[in-house]
Amino acid sequence: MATDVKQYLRPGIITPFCPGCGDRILVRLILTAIDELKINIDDMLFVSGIGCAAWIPSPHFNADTLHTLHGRAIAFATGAKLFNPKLITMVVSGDGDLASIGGNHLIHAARRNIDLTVICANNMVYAQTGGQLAPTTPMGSSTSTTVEGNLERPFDLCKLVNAAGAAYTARYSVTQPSLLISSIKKALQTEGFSFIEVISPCYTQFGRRNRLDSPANTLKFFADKCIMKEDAEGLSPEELKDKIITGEFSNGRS
Ligand SMILES: Cc1ncc(C[n+]2csc(CCOP(=O)(O)OP(=O)(O)O)c2C)c(N)n1
Ligand SMILES: [Mg+2]
Repeated sequence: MATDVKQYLRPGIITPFCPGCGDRILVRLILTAIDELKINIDDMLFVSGIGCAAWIPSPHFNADTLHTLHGRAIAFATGAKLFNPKLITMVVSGDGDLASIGGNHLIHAARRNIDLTVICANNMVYAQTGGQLAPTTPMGSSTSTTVEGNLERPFDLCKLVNAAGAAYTARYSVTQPSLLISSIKKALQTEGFSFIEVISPCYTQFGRRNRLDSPANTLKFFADKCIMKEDAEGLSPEELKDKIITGEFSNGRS
């Protein structure tokens, strides 16, 4: 039976998310993972930065939430965790927030193996501020600052965080809900720095600019791109060119 996540939501909140936004799905998946692990949400702290994705825990979760400065969610979370090591500390924020302005905090927290669970909702743009290019925007994609198509290579966030020394890294799309719930549970149970890149499609700022004609088609476009790591093995770079490889990646500390 589906988890009743309403019990974890602050009453009276009008969600800011647009129709078709992956972040809205992610609200449910994170809360389901917590519920299935039977974690008392009062033992948790949720930290976010600035951006659409930063609204996932705050104001939605009826729990302790810190809605901090742009790019600084991991720095706040590190301070809270060091002050109270018993606090189960989860950071939920966007790709721009965590990997652009907050990129240094991300790699150094992974290097130090701080015991945090970091969930990066990757919509491949700066959505809240008008759909500008992010370090995760795929090559060729149109954004408000690269109307003719992005010329720069994006980060592979999992490879980056793995190389920096994370204890657990994984990538799943909101269109893979069961796998993503299991991954969030695993990340929460891992001691050390856990990082999940969640492909969280944005129709308003990404889909519309890239000729995806509806929220549903934007979700389908990304769902079709995802390929499990095991199925990608043996495929040529040409065959993988437009694919998003999902799954769990090797432990960055081994
Ligand atoms: C110091 C600072 N610089 C810039 C901004 C403007 N700003 C707010 S959110 C954001 C980008 C957010 O992108 P992302 O984290 O990917 O979130 P999304 O809206 O895409 O979910 C920017 C540039 C700010 N609030 N503070
Ligand atoms: Mg973004």
